[in-house]
Amino acid sequence: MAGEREIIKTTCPRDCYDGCGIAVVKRDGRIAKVLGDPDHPTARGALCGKCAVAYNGVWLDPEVRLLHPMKRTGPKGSSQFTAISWNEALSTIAERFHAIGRESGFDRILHTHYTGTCSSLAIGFPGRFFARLGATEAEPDTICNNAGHVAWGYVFGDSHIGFDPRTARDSACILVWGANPSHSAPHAHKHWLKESPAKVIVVDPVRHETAAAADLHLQLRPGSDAALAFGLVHVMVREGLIDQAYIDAHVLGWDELQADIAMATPAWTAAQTGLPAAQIEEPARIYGAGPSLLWLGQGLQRQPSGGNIFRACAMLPAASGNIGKPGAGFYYLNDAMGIVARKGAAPAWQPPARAAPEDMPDGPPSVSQMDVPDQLNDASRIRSYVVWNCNPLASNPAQTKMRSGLAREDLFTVVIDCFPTDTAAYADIVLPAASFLEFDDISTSYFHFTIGAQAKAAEPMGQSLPNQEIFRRLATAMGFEDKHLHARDEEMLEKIMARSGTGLSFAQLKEKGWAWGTPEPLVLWLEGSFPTPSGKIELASERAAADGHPRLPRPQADAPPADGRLRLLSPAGKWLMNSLYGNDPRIVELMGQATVAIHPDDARRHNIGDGAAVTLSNAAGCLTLKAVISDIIPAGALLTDKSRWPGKEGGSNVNVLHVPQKTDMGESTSVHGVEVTLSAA
Ligand SMILES: Nc1nc2c(c(=O)[nH]1)N[C@H]1C(S)=C(S)[C@@H](COP(=O)(O)OP(=O)(O)OC[C@H]3O[C@@H](n4cnc5c(=O)[nH]c(N)nc54)[C@H](O)[C@@H]3O)O[C@H]1N2
Ligand SMILES: Nc1nc2c(c(=O)[nH]1)N[C@H]1C(S)=C(S)[C@@H](COP(=O)(O)OP(=O)(O)OC[C@H]3O[C@@H](n4cnc5c(=O)[nH]c(N)nc54)[C@H](O)[C@@H]3O)O[C@H]1N2
Ligand code: SF4
Ligand SMILES: [Mo]
Repeated sequence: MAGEREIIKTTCPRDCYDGCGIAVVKRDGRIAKVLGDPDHPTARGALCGKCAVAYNGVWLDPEVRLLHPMKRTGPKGSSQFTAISWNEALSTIAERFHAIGRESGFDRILHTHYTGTCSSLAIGFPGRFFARLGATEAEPDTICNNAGHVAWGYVFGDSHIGFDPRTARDSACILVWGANPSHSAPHAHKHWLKESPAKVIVVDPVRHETAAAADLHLQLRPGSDAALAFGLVHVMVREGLIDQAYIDAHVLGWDELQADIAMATPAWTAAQTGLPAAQIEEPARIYGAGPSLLWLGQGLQRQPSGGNIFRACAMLPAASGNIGKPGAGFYYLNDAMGIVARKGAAPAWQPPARAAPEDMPDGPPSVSQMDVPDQLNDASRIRSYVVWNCNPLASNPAQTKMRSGLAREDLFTVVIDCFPTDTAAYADIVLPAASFLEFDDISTSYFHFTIGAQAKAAEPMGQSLPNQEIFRRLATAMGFEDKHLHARDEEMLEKIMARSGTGLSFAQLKEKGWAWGTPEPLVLWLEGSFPTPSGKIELASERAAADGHPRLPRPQADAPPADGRLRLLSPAGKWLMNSLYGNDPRIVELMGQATVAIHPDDARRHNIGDGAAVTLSNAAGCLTLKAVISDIIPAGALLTDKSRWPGKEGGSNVNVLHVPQKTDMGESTSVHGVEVTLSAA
C-alpha cells in the first residue's frame, strides 16, 4: 500500500560503550530513516551525531557500498577491480588456500579481524572457519585493549566484570580515568554522568568535554598515572579512608605495598605527574569516602606502561573497599551476557591453559598486531592475508610498513568489508559484507546491561552477504563439512538466548527490540571472591611474577620526552568510529581539516602560530596537520584524533607515526606513548 510506514527496532553494533537501540523507519518497504529508539534507555530517541549522519548516508548508499565480489585487475593499491561471481571468488580463495596449505602450511595464512561490527554471529562465527583452517590469527585485542585485560586478569582474575552502570544512583563519586565518554560513549556522557548524584572526577591529560563538565579534572602528564594512583592511596591512608576489614578478607599484597605508598606524598606525586600538590588531596578524600565507581578507559592502558598503570589503579577500590556494595565498583569492560547468565556471581577460577571448546580446536600461536607490519613484509612468513571486520591500513601501526607489505605481489590478500577501504585497495579478492541493517543477530553493550536484537530491516545490498554466510560458503568451497561450520543463524541465535539468562527467545527479544539483562541493578563481586588462584584481589601476583613482571605494581611515571620531542595522543574523535564513516562526505565536512592541538608554551618554543601547517615526525614517518594552539592538553603533549581514511588525507593518517612498540603487558599497542618532533611545515 502506498505510503505504508513500518518501524523496525534494532541495535547499533558498533564498538561503543553505549549500545544504542535503533528505530528503522520504513516506507513502502524501503528504509526511509534510521533513528534512535525513543524507548531505549541509552539512546532515548537519539543516535550519536556520527551514526545519525552515516546510517542515513553512506550505509544506505549503493553508490558507496561494496555490492559484489571483485578481483584485482591492476597493480596493488590502484583500486582496479572487476566484478566476479561468488562462485569464482570463493573457488579462487579455496584453491589458493589449499595450495598454500600444501606447499608451506596453513599457518602461513594470517587473518586479522576486530570490531567492525560487534554483533554476536558476525563477530564470532568466522573464527570457527579459521580455527578449522589452522590459520594464524593476529591477536585482535593487541590493537586496542590487551594490556588492561592482562593486568586486571592478574589482579581480579577477570577483566570483563565491571560495575552495573545503574548502580550509579547510589554513588557519591564516579572516577573516570583515561576514558573520554564525550566522544567514545556520548550517551553515557550526556545522560548517565549528568544524572547521577555523584561527584565526577576525571583523570586525563586532555580537557575533553567530559573533563570540562566534571567536578574535578586532574590534567596529568601522559604516562604518569601509576604515580598518581600511589599518591591518591597515600592520602587515603593518611586520612583514614582505608577499609582494613575488606583488605584483610579479600586483598593480597597490601602490606608489601606500604613502603611505596608512604613514599608517594603529594609533593612527590606532584613532581611525577605535573599536577599541583593541592589537587591530589581532594579527589583522594572524595573517592576514598565513597561509595565510588572507578571507570578505567581503554585509552589509559594504551601507553608503554599500561599494564602497570592498571595494576596500580586497582589499589584504589581494593584499599578503600569500594567493591561489592551499591554504588561502588570498578569497570574496564562488561561481558553483560555472561554476567547476567551467571546472575552476577563471579566465574570459577580456571587455570590459564583454557581447554578449547569442542568446536574450536586450538590453532597455531597468534601474533601481536604490533608484529604484523614486519611479518607482512616477510615472504617466508606470511603468504596470505585475510582481513575481515577491520581496516588495518587506517588503524594499525607503522602505516608505511603496512603499505609495503600489502603491496607485495606474492601476498594473496582477501578483504571482506562493506566499503572500499584503503586496505581493500590492496586486495586480490574483495568480498562484500552486508550491513547490520540487513541480517538478524544479537548485540550487547560492553558498558550497560542491555541486550539488543539486531533485526533485519532490509535485504542485503547488491550481492553482499553477512560475515557468517560468507564463511559458511567458504567452508563449502574448501570442502570442510564439519557441522559447526554450517550452523544456521536461527539455531545459533536461539542457543545464545537460551544461555543468556534473560528467559527470552530471539523472537521475543526482537519483538521488544532490547531487554535489560536483569530487571534490577546488579551489585557485582558481592561475595568478595575473585577468580584468581588465591580467590582474593591479587595486588601481589605470583602469576605476574612467573610471566616476568614485577610481583607488585610500581610507583613510576614515564620520563617526559627528551630532546625536544613531544608525546602524541590520538584517541577517539567525535565524528569517526575508528576509521568507520571516514568515507561519508557529510562527516568529512563536519570534521574539517585534521588538526593537532599544541600547548601555548610549546607553540611559542617552536615558533608556531594558530592555524599554521606543522609537520610531526619520528622514526616511523611524518605527517602534516593544522595547528590549534590550546591548553586543552598539557605542555609536552600533542593531541589529534585517530583513524581518518589515509586515501582522503593525501595518503597517510596519524598511524604513519604509530611506532609498534609493545606495552609492558599483553604485547598490545602503546599508541598514546608515541613521541614526535614538531616543526613548521
Ligand atoms: N592512532 C591510533 N590508532 C588506533 C587507535 C588509537 O587510539 N589511535 N585505536 C585503536 C583501536 S582502540 C582499535 S579498536 C582499532 C580499530 O581498528 P579497526 O578494527 O581497523 O576498525 P575500523 O577502522 O573501524 O575498521 C572496521 C572495518 O570493518 C568494516 N565493517 C563494518 N561492518 C562490517 C561487517 O559486518 N562485516 C565486515 N566484514 N566488515 C565490516 C568497516 O567498514 C570498517 O572498514 O584501531 C586502533 N588504532
Ligand atoms: N566517537 C568514537 N567513539 C569510539 C571510538 C571512536 O573511534 N570514535 N572507538 C571505540 C573504541 S574501538 C574504543 S577502544 C573506545 C575507546 O574509548 P576510550 O576508552 O574513551 O579511550 P580513548 O578514546 O582511546 O582515550 C580516552 C582518553 O584517554 C586519554 N589518555 C591518553 N593517554 C593517557 C594517559 O597517559 N593517562 C590518562 N589518564 N589518560 C590518557 C586520552 O587523552 C583520552 O581522552 O572508544 C570506542 N568509541
Ligand atoms: S556508535 Fe555508540 S553512541 Fe553512536 S549510535 Fe551506536 S551505540 Fe549509540
Ligand atoms: Mo578499540
